Amino acid sequence: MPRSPRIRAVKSAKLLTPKVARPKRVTSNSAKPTRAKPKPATRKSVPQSKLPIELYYWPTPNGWKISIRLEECGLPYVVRPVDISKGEQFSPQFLAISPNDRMPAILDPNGPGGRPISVFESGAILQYLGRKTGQFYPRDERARVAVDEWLFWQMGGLGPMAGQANHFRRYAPEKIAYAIDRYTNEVNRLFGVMNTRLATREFLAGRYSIADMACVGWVRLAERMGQELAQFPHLKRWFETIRARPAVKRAFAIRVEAASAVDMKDPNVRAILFGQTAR
Ligand SMILES: N[C@@H](CCC(=O)N[C@@H](CS)C(=O)NCC(=O)O)C(=O)O
Repeated sequence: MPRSPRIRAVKSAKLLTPKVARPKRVTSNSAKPTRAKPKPATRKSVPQSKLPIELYYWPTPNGWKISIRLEECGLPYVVRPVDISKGEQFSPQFLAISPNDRMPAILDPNGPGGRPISVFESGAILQYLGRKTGQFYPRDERARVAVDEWLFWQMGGLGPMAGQANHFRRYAPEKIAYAIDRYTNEVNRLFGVMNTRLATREFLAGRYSIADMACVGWVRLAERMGQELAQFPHLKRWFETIRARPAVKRAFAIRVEAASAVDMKDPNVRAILFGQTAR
């Protein structure tokens, strides 16, 4: 029976400096859920190697990639919400670890050489955690090339096209038929590419890998991009297989209270998210 998610709700948290921070709430596959108030951890009481990875997160397909990844590998981590509707992605503390003012990012207190390292860009984070844990990112060069192909395919194709389809379909103030068709059709084409690939393989690169973790969140939101999964039977089978994994269920179950309250019609939110130029 799948375990229940350890993080049910995460309240908005102030962003921390990219120094090793005190863990606030830790999840790990081995830790049992507890309601007891944790003793405050200090650098003295918690060795650096035991400190959790900090996941700078907001519940979107890019954020899910990393929550799934962390749930799958069982490393302890703590969620640091980045409220992108309030502009927290532009805070100097966050920019110090993610200069593209986008989440997700991670801070691993126990990086190479036992020293902290921060990583931004979801693809780079997936690869980093793959190298760190040796899981879901094969060492064998042929197998790794296949994972990288599909990971980069997601980063350069599926993610950006699906993002634009979602924007023009749901958020653009005017319904521009050309833009809606352009991106909806492109997502449809990309779903078709995945469907064909998955006709002969269980997962995108053969075995379940970070490439699948990168793509699954976008397929989860298929309807928003004007796609009907029934049109893609192999993709549907793949999606249902991944969605049923206990780690993926736990990742999708993470709730960030502030995110549920965001009103995308609020002019302040729209100005923050859709009015960006160079700073
Ligand atoms: N290429 C980046 C994209 C990340 C991204 O677009 N994140 C969005 C949420 S899905 C974000 O932080 N948006 C903040 C904003 O638009 O200001 C990655 O894969 O990490």
